[in-house]
Amino acid sequence: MATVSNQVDTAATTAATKIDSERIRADFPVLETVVNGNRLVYLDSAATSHKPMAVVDRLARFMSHENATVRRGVHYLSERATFAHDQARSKVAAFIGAGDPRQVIFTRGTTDSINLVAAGFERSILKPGDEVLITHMEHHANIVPWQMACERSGAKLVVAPITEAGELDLEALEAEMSERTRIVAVTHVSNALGTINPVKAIIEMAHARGIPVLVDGAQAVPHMKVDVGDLGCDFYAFSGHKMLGPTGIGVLFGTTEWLERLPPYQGGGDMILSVTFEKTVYNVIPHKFEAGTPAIAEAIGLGAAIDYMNAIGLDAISAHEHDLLEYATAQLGAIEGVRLIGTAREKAAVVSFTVEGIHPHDIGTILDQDGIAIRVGHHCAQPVMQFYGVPATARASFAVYNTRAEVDALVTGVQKCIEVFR
Ligand code: C6P
Repeated sequence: MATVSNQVDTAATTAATKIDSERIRADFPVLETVVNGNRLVYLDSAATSHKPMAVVDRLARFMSHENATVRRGVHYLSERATFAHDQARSKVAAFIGAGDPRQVIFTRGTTDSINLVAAGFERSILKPGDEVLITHMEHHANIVPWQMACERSGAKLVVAPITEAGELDLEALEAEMSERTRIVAVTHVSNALGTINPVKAIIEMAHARGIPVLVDGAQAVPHMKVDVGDLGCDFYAFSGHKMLGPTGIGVLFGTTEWLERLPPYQGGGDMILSVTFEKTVYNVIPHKFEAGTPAIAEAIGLGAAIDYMNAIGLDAISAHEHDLLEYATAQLGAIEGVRLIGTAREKAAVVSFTVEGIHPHDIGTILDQDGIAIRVGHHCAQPVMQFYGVPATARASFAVYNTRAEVDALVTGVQKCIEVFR
């Protein structure tokens, strides 16, 4: 048998953060993948995380033994599926501190959630001369839907600046909030920089002026305890597939007041109470926003992912990932020619960097030869790349199953790239 390198030293990580990495890694068989004779080092969880067997098994159990549609049948299987689907909604609500499961809309993901709100604002709130305030560090999913809504309504997109460290300039952000601002849409954690934004303070600033706030939580919910009640946000969006759950399922949290106020996003089955050719009466929330057969197995799988994360504990997950972040930042930052992109004081599990004289795509390709998976490119955050004057960055991102030994493999890989190109 060929020797497998990139062996994972789980003991060091365990001691540092009280996470039993060995046990956790055993739940993710994909981590046993061997690439070119090397054990896979997966440092691309910000793009999508892997799924533990608890999630895979739950999906398989639903599809093999419980499959039926929800809220449309009186038969045994349909009632069972409906119960499991409702239970998943309640799990999500409890996980994010939503007071009422009806405030949880199941969507396809963060992108879909933000499009739902932007379309609702376009149709019912935005008028010519109104403003939508976003920031320079947003993912395209929190730029383009607003740009489209502004184009169609005659409103203006206003962008708050960031600093060289990749932090929001809070004074400038506050100065942009005016009587014309109809919504502030801001990311909780930047996917390209790792910056954790002080969203609670931003929400207080906006609310003091009567402005609602949407938070893009795609990169926050997988990595830290999020409590929408404590934050006081009006909308909070995230994706299942980045938090150990399936693809095709995401969440929009909204306050009852806002969800009742906004018009439906799409029309179709289940979002209605009655239909005639003259008039349709829309269903109550959350169903008003869930037209058509939902992603049933995926929602139930997301519930299983939440159970899995809760069993480990969000604090333990955050501490573990923070240890990896600091370890990686110190080592990569010490390599001559490496430029860290995003050096905010508060950061989550993302390290973006460039290496002098080497295109990020070459770094990604060379690391891949050793089985090390990172993401290279603009990370769907082109304005961030424009701000730093780079076409792309290399980005390593961490999850609960990563280890310090994997960071070591990354650092060795980057040094190897530099030798190859020297
Ligand atoms: N970022 C990344 O590699 P979807 O695709 O809908 O699940 O999530 C979109 C999205 C929205 N906001 C933020 C902050 C994100 O990071 C993402 C997805 C991935 O960084 C794919 S570009």
